[in-house]
Amino acid sequence: MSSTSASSGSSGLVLHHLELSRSNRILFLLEELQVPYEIKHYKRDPVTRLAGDDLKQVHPLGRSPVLTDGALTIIETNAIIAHLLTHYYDAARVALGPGLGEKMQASVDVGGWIQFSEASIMLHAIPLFYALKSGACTQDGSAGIERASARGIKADLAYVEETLQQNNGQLVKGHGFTAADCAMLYSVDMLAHILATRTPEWRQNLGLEVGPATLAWMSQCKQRAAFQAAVRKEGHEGQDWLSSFFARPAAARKSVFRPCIDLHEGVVKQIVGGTLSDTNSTLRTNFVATHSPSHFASLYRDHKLTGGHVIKLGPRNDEAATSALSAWPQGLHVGGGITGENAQEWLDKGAEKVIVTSWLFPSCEFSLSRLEELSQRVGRERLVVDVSCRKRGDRWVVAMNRWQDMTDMEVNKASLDLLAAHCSEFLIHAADVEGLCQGIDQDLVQKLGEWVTIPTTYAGGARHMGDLQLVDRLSKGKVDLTFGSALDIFGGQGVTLDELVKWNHAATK
Ligand SMILES: N[C@@H](CCC(=O)N[C@@H](CS)C(=O)NCC(=O)O)C(=O)O
Repeated sequence: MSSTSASSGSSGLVLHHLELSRSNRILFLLEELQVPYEIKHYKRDPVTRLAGDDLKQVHPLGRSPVLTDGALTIIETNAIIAHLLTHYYDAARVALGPGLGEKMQASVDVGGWIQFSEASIMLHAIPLFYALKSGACTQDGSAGIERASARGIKADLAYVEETLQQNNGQLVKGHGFTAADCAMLYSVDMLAHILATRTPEWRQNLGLEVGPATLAWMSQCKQRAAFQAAVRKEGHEGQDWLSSFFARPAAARKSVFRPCIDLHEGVVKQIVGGTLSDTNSTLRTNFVATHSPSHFASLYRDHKLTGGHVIKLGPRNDEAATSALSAWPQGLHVGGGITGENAQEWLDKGAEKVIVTSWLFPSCEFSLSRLEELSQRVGRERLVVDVSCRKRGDRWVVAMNRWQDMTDMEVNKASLDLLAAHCSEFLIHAADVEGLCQGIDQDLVQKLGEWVTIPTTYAGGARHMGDLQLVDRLSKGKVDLTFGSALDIFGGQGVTLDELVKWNHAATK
């Protein structure tokens, strides 16, 4: 089924646009060029996800994009881009950097990146995409097709990241935004979506991550009015433009249980989050362990409960944290008092990742430069940001210093996207309900499911297995859950470790 809509004026240009396809690039470019055009929409078959026969009436290949310009019919994305830049780019009217075909570096770079988006990135990404769709991908990335694709993708991503870092965030040196960015955004975003369907272990084994400069560049491109107009014209306003294309694998993920070891005065405890302060007089403690921190670390290791966190609540916890990390090297994240100075030290002590909060907020104000510095120092992959928060009205505000002080950062899509450019995971304590065993903050979990683009663990208020099912449903499998005081190994009566191990096993099969 196809339908037509037109922008004002007439130029004779008609874009034959298949939903959720490469044709997005042309839509984006047409919006940037500000030329009138007509758009003819084509739907994918709901089962095969291929184009229908209606596209074959425009061109026998039946693929998108196709651009008709009066009597001319143009196929192939890059030929269409070249046609538009050659005949419809008026540099006196819109600023899109150099055109094609000039004998100067920036012009050949524009052409080079346009080709790179298809002939390098898509060339390497498509086999992986097909492997994903056909079920040929493995848990650990060991299939031949995965390794062969990854080799090319890794080099492509590294080259993009290096270029952006060297050119102050610009693909084409000296030019803020060019047609090359329109072409490249789709390819890199497609890759990012493919990678997001895989586990951290898979990505780590294949060395595939989208770098911080690349993530920041993507976010800048998506803020452009032309991009937003293109997404609106495609009918995906307010949504990520590729997420519905990847909806099935994403929906297949299930939330899992992530363990924790909370340390207070060197002992494993369960504490009511909102009562932590410098004085111990107001502290409400649910549980004090007789077992050592390393006992809990070994328990998690033996049950393969990955992605757990060791949190140092206040001073005099370093020795206890070190012993937990030694019991399971590279198996746990550590947080509490992490700074630019000591982060590497904790990684050297065996932490898989370090978790940072308060240090990012000097005088309770968020410091992007501190985050960038830390991320560069230890690597984005090894950094978790703790965005623990307290509810203020209908908003959530990041809290620090054992959740006693409110910062200037609200937890929302914009702040999480900003942070996600520099870290690989979020840990989110809902401090108001932490330790109370009175149920999770459902609104927050649902919002997190909509907002987050990187692995996220929520902690606070979980009572029993039903809460894990609830988190799975509300976040559509995107947010994981920690149990503290309700868990049998911490003296709780709501849920057993055994039940959670079984759930995780079934969820990740
Ligand atoms: N090399 C072509 C590829 C075109 C292509 O395969 N388009 C896909 C959409 S991304 C398509 O139309 N697929 C539907 C189908 O093959 O039925 C180009 O760059 O335009």
